[in-house]
Amino acid sequence: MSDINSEYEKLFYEALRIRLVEEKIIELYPDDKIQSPVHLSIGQEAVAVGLCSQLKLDDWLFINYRGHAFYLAKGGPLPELFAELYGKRTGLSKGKAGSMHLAAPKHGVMGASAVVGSTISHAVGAALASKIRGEDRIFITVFGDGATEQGTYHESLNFASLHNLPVLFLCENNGLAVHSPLGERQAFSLAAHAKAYGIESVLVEDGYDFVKLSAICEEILGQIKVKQRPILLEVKTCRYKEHVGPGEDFEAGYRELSEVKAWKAKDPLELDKRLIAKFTPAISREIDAAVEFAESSPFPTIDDLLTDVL
Ligand SMILES: Cc1ncc(C[n+]2csc(CCOP(=O)(O)OP(=O)(O)O)c2C)c(N)n1
Ligand SMILES: [Mg+2]
Repeated sequence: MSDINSEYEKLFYEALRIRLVEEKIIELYPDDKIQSPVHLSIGQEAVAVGLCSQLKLDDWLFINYRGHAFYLAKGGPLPELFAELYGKRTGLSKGKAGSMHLAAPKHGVMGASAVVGSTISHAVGAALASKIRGEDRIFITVFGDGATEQGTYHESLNFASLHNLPVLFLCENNGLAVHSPLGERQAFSLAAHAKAYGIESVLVEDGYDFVKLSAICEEILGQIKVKQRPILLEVKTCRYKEHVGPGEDFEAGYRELSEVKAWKAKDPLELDKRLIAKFTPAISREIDAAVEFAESSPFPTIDDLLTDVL
């Protein structure tokens, strides 16, 4: 990292890096070399950056299929990410997992899944095991607003509360599950509802503000550690792209372009042209090297087919 002069610049750099990685994925996608569907986080980067700026290497993060931002913010290596997207042998999971199933245990990224809500209970189970072993670790499960309509979400909140587990339930509320707006799906308020399980909750409306999110996460993670109790953090955010894939789909009619424009008008990654110009060259060099690594890596062979799958 070059010439970073403040905490704001550090967080900005991390967020811009994630956005430029995903913009590179958009650029490459038509070539069909990326062997995986992609759910992009563009617009939502600040949530991952704010959280991960306060995590330690051995805090464990459980994410979902929209996971590039959290993987990168937690320190997951970039070349292995591109190689995984390309289906190459040098990928994180030797090309077998793809974008939706990122895992980098050495960096505390414990796994992702395409099954909505499924990694919420993984985090809770891991937290119980860790508590029994007497370890000092915090567990974070990241999920979308749609996942809160799954039974496993409710069971997990109940279990974590009952057993006093150090879990941060982090909901990235982009107001959408595929093409269904939140207002057509939920009669409850997430933050209020968590309290029914005895779980304290915090709501952040401005999910583009990585500085604010970093400060709030510092406070919340500190409380989880001291109290050994779960907390729910709901962050309102905005997905700029289509649900899955590299494009936009405003013509589908499930939301207005004006909503996204209003969000962009507050997004530092859209506004701060000075820092974009300052940091883009170094980040682009890093990204180009990672793509080159993926391009030049071998594909798995037939002998690799049944390894690491049991
Ligand atoms: C158990 C299950 N049900 C349905 C789906 C299909 N599906 C994939 S993503 C998605 C929407 C989830 O929305 P949300 O949790 O808000 O996450 P977002 O995509 O908005 O980040 C659905 C319904 C699935 N993958 N798994
Ligand atoms: Mg959603």
